[in-house]
Amino acid sequence: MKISTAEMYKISLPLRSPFKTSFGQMTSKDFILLVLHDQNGNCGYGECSAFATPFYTEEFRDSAYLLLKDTLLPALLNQELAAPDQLAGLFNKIRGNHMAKAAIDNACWDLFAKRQHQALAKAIGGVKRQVTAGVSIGIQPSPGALVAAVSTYVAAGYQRVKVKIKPGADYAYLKAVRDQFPRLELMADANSAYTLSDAATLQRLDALKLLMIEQPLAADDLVQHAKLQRELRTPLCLDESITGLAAAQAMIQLGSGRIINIKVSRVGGLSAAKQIQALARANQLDCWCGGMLGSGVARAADIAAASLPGFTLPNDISSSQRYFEKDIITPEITQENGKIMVPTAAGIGYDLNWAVIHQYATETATI
Ligand code: OSB
Ligand code: MG
Repeated sequence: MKISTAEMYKISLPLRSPFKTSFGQMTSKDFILLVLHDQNGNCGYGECSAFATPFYTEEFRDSAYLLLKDTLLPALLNQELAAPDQLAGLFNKIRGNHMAKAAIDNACWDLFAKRQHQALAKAIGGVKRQVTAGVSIGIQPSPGALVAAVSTYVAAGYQRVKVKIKPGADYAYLKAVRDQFPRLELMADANSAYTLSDAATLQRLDALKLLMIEQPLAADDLVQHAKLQRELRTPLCLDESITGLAAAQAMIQLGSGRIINIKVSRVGGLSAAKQIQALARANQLDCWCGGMLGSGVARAADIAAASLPGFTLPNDISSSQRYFEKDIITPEITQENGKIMVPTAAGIGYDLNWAVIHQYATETATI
């Protein structure tokens, strides 16, 4: 297949409520929608999920926009691609910038699947009819407010809840949730807010029977994570640390944790996500699919990824309504009893909702 033109849309979708992590608060999801066209009138959709500022990874939305417009998309146009796996070769002189590359990788997979009249999940090797949803809850003003938030999502059907933590908003918050919901699949995500000197605080969490603690230490601290894992019963899960296959290999060798959060965008797209889950599976590590408060286009790729056999734990994939009043896809993503059906229609299995895109687009480019 050959890509003949590309369109990009910078979009700012307001969040229904602010989302607070250990590094700050977000009130809208700013992202790039990428539409790729082939010469036969097919199009593929991808999202670049990089945040507005580089707090989570080095990339940010506008750095990705420039790189896509001036470098990555011009290198892609009119090249013959047998399959999306070949994109890595095309971009091997551009280091990092995984979220920009993921937009292209995912859009190529969508297009590739549509050309074969196949669902995206099937095209990448997915095997599940439904994937397990999960909700991620930002830091709340008090343990009581957190329990109230968790109750709303449990009532909506979610069976796995992730809670953002930081020093001072950890044990008491999680204990309040555990007391109220003794059997809930509960986990915590620290987004690197701790250091090894906090090991005693994190050891207290062992009593709360968490599914895992996600990314307690810095992104480049694989050795320290291995030390911490030896001091904890609760499995550690790495998110920010896993930039690609090599980092996953290092984590496995060092014992830096037992679970990988594979974020499709962080690792460079579905092609890389597929490789990492295969490596994890061969080494008996559990994986699940994380999110970037993405729009439906990102979540559709996440659902396809989560249908792969190596994704063994509940995901941060929620309904469109969890974050947005209106999503940019139709139909919107819904969960029932904590499950999301994997679409069977060709490609990502959702159409774009152009009215919403035009309402929230702030800049567009055609390449
Ligand atoms: O670490 O997974 C993270 C949101 C912002 C920054 C980092 C993270 C998150 C989430 C959101 O947890 C998960 C989702 O998209 O539902
Ligand atoms: Mg995380």
